[in-house]
Amino acid sequence: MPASPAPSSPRPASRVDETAYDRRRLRQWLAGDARADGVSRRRLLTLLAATAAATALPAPRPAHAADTPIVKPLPPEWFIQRGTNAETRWEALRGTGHHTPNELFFVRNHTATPVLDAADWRLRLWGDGLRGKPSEGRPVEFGYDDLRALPAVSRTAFVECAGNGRTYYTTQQQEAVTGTSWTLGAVGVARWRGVRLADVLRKAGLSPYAVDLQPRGLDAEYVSGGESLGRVRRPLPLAKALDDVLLAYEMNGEPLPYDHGYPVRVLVPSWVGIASIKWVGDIEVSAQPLFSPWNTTFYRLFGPAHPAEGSAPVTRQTLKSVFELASGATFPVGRGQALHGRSWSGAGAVARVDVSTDGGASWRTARLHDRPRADTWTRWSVTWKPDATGATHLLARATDTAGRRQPDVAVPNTQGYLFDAVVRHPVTVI
Ligand SMILES: Nc1nc2c(c(=O)[nH]1)N[C@H]1C(S)=C(S)[C@@H](COP(=O)(O)O)O[C@H]1N2
Ligand SMILES: [Mo]
Repeated sequence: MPASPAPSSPRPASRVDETAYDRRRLRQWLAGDARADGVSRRRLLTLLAATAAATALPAPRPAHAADTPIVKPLPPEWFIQRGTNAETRWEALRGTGHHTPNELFFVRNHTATPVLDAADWRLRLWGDGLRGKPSEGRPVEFGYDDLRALPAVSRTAFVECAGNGRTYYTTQQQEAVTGTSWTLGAVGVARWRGVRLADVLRKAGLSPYAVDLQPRGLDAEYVSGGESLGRVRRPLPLAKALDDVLLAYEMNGEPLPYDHGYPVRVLVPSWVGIASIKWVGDIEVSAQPLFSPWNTTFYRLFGPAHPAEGSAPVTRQTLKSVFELASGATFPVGRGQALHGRSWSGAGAVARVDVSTDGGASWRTARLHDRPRADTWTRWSVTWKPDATGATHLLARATDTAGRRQPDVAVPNTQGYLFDAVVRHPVTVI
């Protein structure tokens, strides 16, 4: 019996209107009311004024920043190494269950995994968005045991790089894009356990004037185009922080692995992976809007289809579907078999998935194997008995509870973020 999609009530599109918020905080910056360490004045003026977009393109990413940027083993049958990063092979996820095993989870490192000790670790909250004299910016510290002593919550959520699927802008749409050439393996789902960021903020003494937070990682400074952009950090609007963000210390029932943020990472459900800062060491709590390279130069959409100064910072992930198959997998002719895959959306639960085994000529509705939920994927399958030999393409198209449906062509952007089109998966029948 096909599982009927029974999503819980669709979420409101967003509690945070990023576009309006962004416009407001850029104006505040112009008025001298916002902080933008590590972002040039020129860069912010570019964002403000709708001038030529092309001047703002980032330099290509540097090659290896360290010899061993990732701690865990990366067997080639599980991972494709891409510079300081490792992409999960989808065929390795066949039969692994709903949650991605920690050993198989993709790694996206700007530099290298720092091996930290929970006993020495401190989380420092500071800034004029905390109560106390604004000039003091009274810092508050929490140790690992302090966090462990707070009420724990668990939630299943994907972490997905904003650039997941980027390579299909080029291979399916002939668009030139910058950044790591991910196929579709820069995503994983885990059961995260930790504390609500909201609880920690309240304990630290949140001021009614706080508007932005900025978690920062303890990994090395990121150098791009010969210039240090500082440690990885990205402003997070307070409304999202209070909604559903965790400070996670466990992943699938184990302490966070070194590569995934040990001892503590931020986990921002449904948003692009960059929001989920690993190895978090401090969080600025600000009464003024904040900017970093990760919400100005990076993680905005640039290109002919977007505003000249770039879009608002990207937040929610888009919609995707993937087969648990190697590219170029082979199938014996005349034999029935099941094709398995997964679909997910940053805007709600998956409502339905349609599959084509003939390059898009005809479609069937897939059987769903999970009760569709927001923030995570839904596994599905169809049966297929190929009746002719030769090369063909398998396609899967998801629709979510917010009414989004994967298009045939994704709207391009220069950095190749948020690919959402149906991917043509090549296979051969023999
Ligand atoms: N401190 C820190 N946090 C980080 C990063 C990083 O390089 N340093 N990479 C970000 C990006 S771009 C992504 S996609 C996710 C990847 O999380 P994972 O490596 O646990 O899969 O972590 C985010 N958090
Ligand atoms: Mo990412």
